[in-house]
Amino acid sequence: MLIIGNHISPYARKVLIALAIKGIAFELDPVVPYFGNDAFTRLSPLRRIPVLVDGDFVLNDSTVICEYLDEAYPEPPLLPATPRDRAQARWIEEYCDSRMGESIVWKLFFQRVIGPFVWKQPTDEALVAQALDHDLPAILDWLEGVAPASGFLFGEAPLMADITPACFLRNAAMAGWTVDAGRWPRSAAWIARVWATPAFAATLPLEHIQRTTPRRDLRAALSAAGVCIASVSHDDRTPRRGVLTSGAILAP
Ligand SMILES: N[C@@H](CCC(=O)N[C@@H](CS)C(=O)NCC(=O)O)C(=O)O
Repeated sequence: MLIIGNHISPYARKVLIALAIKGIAFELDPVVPYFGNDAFTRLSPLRRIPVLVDGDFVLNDSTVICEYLDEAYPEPPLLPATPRDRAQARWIEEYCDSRMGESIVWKLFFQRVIGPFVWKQPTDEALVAQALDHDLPAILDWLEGVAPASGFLFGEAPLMADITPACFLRNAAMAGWTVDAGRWPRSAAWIARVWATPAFAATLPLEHIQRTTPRRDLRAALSAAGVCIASVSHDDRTPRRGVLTSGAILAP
């Protein structure tokens, strides 16, 4: 099984953590968003990561991939047991993918990290201020009402509904924003518990490598850190504009 993605993308990290929890072996092609080649476009029509490729079976979208993994490899489960809990878990994941994605990925992380790094474009401070002053407090107010007092949302093990907000809040942290434990104590403690679980904690050194290593050395550095790197690469030399939101927020 091949995963095209990396440990910085919150969407790809969801999938990498799901694979780790289930103990599923895979090879990684650590493509940086926007640098995918033509073969990547054929596999990912929105030119987004993550992508799962298993022979001629190709899946896009982190939630679709994680639900497939949960059905194809049921143990340990990543969704709760009852229909109501499963629906609730899916909603929390969707809220994070949409709302946290829009705010943390496209406003904060894109403006502070991806835009300057990939596109050499200056940070749009108005968008960052919108994320910091308006979006993130509203998101955390909502999350505080959802956060469990102890353990995880549906018991003693983290499921996708716990892992997903923790993935987005890693990107917020990489862009310089962390949850204020005085203002949102339950959320701060819950997310810290998720970050500390073995499958999540194992991604942190790989996130660091991905952030600090020049693209030409990335595959070797990840391989030296124990990641099974695919022989196939979907990387291109130059970035291309995105198809959806990211295309719209790039400077002309
Ligand atoms: N709904 C998708 C979103 C994936 C996504 O937006 N991935 C970002 C990286 S964090 C990406 O590839 N962006 C490139 C682009 O939009 O052009 C999922 O859940 O997988």
